[in-house]
Amino acid sequence: MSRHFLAVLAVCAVALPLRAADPPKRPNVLFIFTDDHASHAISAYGSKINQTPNLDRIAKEGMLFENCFCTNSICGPSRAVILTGKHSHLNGFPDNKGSTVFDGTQQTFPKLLQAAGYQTAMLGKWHLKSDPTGFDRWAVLHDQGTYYQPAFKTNAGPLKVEGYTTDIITDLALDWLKKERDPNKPFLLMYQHKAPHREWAPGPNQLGLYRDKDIPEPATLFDDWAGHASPSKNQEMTIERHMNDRDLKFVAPNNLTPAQKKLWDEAYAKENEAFKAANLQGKDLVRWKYQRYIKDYLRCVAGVDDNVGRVLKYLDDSGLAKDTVVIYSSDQGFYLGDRGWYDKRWMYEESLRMPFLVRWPGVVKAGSVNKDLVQNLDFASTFLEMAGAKVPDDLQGKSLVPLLKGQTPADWRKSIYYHYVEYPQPHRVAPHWGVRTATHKLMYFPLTDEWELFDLVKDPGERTSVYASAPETAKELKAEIGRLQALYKVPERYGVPK
Ligand SMILES: [Ca+2]
Repeated sequence: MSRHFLAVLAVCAVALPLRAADPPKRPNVLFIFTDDHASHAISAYGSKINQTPNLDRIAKEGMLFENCFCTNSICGPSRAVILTGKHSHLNGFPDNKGSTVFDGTQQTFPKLLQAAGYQTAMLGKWHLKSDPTGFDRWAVLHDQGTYYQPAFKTNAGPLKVEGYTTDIITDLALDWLKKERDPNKPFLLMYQHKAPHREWAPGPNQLGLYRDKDIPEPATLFDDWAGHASPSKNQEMTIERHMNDRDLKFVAPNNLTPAQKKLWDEAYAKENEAFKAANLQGKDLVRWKYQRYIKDYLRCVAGVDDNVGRVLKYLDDSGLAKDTVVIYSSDQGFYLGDRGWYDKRWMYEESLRMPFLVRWPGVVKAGSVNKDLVQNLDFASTFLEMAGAKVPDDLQGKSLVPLLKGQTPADWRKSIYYHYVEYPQPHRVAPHWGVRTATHKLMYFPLTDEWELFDLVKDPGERTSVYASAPETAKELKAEIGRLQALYKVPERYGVPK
């Protein structure tokens, strides 16, 4: 055997295993996104009220982020932050008001990926009013869309499909993956559900779930907000007083087919009759509303989980799974009866938190958990770095790729900034801004000039503000708010109604 041949063998023996473990240079990016799915309704996050086996699979085969937070807990704004990698005051979409329209001419990460040679598609709920830009293919619900017989705007004209929205958005995604995309290019697919947004209309396959069982109640279902400043007491988002007949399924969606209506009535009519006959009052009435609400919410989540299972199976069957980063997230958290509420908006933990799961074969260690402070602000930089594209300097987030590799930089952020402005409608949640660290949260409500400070170690449920009794901590965190507002270029008293 020649010396040369031996040398080649030796090189191969070293080089081949290394090359096999290298991540693909340009992975596909599948961004699975839902609307209002709180992480405490995902079993991988320790849900006490449901099971989500397909979402759990992404966590089990990837990384679960325990501390992922939005910058502004409401639908359109969270999406605009994700697309631009910039806070609401810079991307121009701070609220869901009718007059707020996303400026699609600005820089977004899909545009940058497209320019870097990615094929891009956006299918499902968009919620930013202007037509999507930066996508080779798009089909989006009109604004909120409907749960049944959804109508879409698409790059090829209007589309209306009979059936249930979660199933149909999945069909669109699978069709694009199977038949429409160019297999010679890496892809970005944003596959975004309407579910489980209000008014929580379940699909035909999930209507029968939880029929004869009670879902556990949160400990704070009958909260009196005694340990809080005035805004918590003056909101309009309680299960007790602020749910309408459509939320509670006393009125069916008005566009069901006769076959869908029959299934719907079989699911609700008898229970509704029993409810009327019982004439419930007080806490019994709240408990009934909670059960009706949470079961419908969880049925919508189950529809998402089932459909994510269909997509994961297709990735397996087609061989795409090994080259595709799969991400699961939702635009913000939600109150699942916690504090007596539904909806979101607040900087309190339940609605501040976002689920964020990332499966990246060959890069992310299966079953890993990250506890660093991360935000939706970071997604754009992350997806660009995953694709090997340049990350522009004006993005305000940080790439999470080092975290995904298990290598958190020593100077990783120690606090996050939050800023909510939509007021007074629809839920009279007072504008506020604040900071959260690993151990504390300080919130400021400018309309009433009130502060709340929580020690998240001693009081993880944020039951009692310690603002008056911890002036030193308050002072430090006020300075931190000032530092972050300067860092993120927040205009003074931004979003405070005059
Ligand atoms: Ca939302």
